[in-house]
Amino acid sequence: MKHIYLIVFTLVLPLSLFAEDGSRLWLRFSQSGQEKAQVISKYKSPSIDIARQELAAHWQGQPVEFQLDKKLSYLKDGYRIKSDKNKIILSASQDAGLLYGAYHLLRLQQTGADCFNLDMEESPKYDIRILNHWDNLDRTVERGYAGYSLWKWDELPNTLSPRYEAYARANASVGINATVLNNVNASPQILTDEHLTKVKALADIFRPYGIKVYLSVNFSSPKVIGGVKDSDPLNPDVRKWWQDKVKEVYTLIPDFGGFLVKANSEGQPGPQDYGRTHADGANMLADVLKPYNGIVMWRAFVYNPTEEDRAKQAYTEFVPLDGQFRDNVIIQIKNGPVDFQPREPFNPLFGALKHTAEMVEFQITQEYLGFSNHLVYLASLFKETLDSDTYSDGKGSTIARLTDGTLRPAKLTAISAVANIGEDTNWCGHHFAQANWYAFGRLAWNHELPSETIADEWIKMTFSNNDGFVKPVKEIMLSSREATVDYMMPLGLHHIFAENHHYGPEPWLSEAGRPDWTAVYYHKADSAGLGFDRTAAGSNAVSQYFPPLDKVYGTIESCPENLLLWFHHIPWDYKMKDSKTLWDALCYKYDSGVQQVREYQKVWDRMEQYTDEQRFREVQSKLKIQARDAIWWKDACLLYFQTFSNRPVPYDIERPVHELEDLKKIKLDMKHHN
Ligand code: GCW
Repeated sequence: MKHIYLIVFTLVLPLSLFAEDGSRLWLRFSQSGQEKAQVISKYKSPSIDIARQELAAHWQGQPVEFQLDKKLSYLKDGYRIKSDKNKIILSASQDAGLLYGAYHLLRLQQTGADCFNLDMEESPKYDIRILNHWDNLDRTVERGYAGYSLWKWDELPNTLSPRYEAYARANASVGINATVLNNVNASPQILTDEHLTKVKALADIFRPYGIKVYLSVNFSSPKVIGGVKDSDPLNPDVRKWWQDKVKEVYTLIPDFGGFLVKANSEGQPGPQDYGRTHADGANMLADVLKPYNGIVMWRAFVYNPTEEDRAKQAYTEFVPLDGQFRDNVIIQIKNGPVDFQPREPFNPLFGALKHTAEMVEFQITQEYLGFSNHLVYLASLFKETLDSDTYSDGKGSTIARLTDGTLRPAKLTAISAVANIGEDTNWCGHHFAQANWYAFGRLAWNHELPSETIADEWIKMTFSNNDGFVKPVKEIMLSSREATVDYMMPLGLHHIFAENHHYGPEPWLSEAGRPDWTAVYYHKADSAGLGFDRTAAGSNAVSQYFPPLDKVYGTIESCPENLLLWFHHIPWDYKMKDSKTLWDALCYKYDSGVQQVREYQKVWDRMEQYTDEQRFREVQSKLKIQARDAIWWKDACLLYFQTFSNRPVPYDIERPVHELEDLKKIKLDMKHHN
């Protein structure tokens, strides 16, 4: 018997050398039988050494020669790749550029691109391409669906998990060059001496990969851990405390990036606790960080339980402060005005701050998109925001061009996203959720890349180059965001999620900690119709958009139908563009979402021949959950809205399979750690 086992083992070894568990992400270079490439480099530095090792281990093409060339500084941390007779010259002005260039070559090889006639220059659109981890010090992750935090605070700084370096490498491979380690709902403890030595250990591992560390800070830190009387930004003792603290940080981490701050939002402390403004708070920290070239990313996600439409509050709060912020402050703005919904219009604050640097905050973790159970490819959502024209500086004032320094010369450009990374073996909980980490990095580098190109690269690198696989899977990815909008909240519906955990539907939610945490606040269903009136007759949120968008959104006929119920309260029998009634259109949308997920299942099952057993099965079973959830969403929303519309579900649509009363009883036991 023993012998038989041995033989079997030897035979399968070459194939199963690496478990196909997703742990290798998109960095799945061929492992054996390859010629070692020659790398010619007269330079030595931690980053350059990594670039050299990566190519020496995985590159199968012509010899590559590294050149550091100051003349290329216009490429920032970008690079030039040029074929030259029998070799390839990879040049950059910074060490990190050589590293990014090395990963570019490997990407070309993995995706089967021509690796001979190369001639290209690449430079990143944003200076700071940053992940925001909402990781707590107890290793829970707020809105994290891939297990506990990667950061093992209790073991640091002495024990260093190999995943820290693997994380840095994955980020570098897509050009991500910065990370905020901890939750914006920040524990003051992150700034204790004890924790800072742990942060330093991580920063030391990330540095050779070109990654700078930032921290979220709690505005009350001086009072809570510093023993200062209060945390008033105008109190000299408070400023002194921050000065000493920042000095300590930079002594440990000389290239520390700066602070991310959530202040006076959802119960977090902030300058307003002392009658000061967001500008007072941000500037105090900015002044303290300035001598070290540190920056402050100050979040615009602020809202209070007032009478004012929640969608208007960030704009109302920040526009009057425009021009008051220091030049090392950048306002971090969520893509939409409410909160990372499956679809929102863009946040009207973009472009409205004329004299203040602005950056986008996306959410990669799928708080409102089925957690790590649903396959939703987010490049489409990210691009929708980046390509939105705000008209702030005339036609063509897209959010991409406003934030990348093209339209307004900027000292500081940045783009951020809340990470979906955790301790799970496959990093993100769903194999396809890795694509969203990848896509964020690629778009932060170049927001002009089409979603399709990014999907194509990712599929080929992560799964297979076979056309029989690439094409159908790409179609799934590219349509998945819209399918999800269809089965969750089509036509501009938003925030009808179950309370707190935000997993399933709860459109009937009418009582919560505050009115703007209920679903009825957002959909306003009644016997007359459905939707939130944000026109001049309603909350007038449309007035926050630049012309002509205020009119476009504010007029039913010109409002894009995919945002109709965001801006208008529409009668149930209103005739849509295709002359269906609103009610029928709603029903068909939900149904189409369900049908699309069913189709994904069929397509995926046919992919078995192209992929490994483990990932095939895992994706297959996630798709089952997604299909069940889609039906749950459809039934819950249609049966509930039907109590207002009093109209039948069109007869050619699949019938509901649930009773509304049963769905109302569902209470998922999902803890939300705030
Ligand atoms: O999306 C909401 C989440 C909170 C989060 C908050 C924020 C970190 O439900 O969990 O807190 O936004 O972005 O600050």
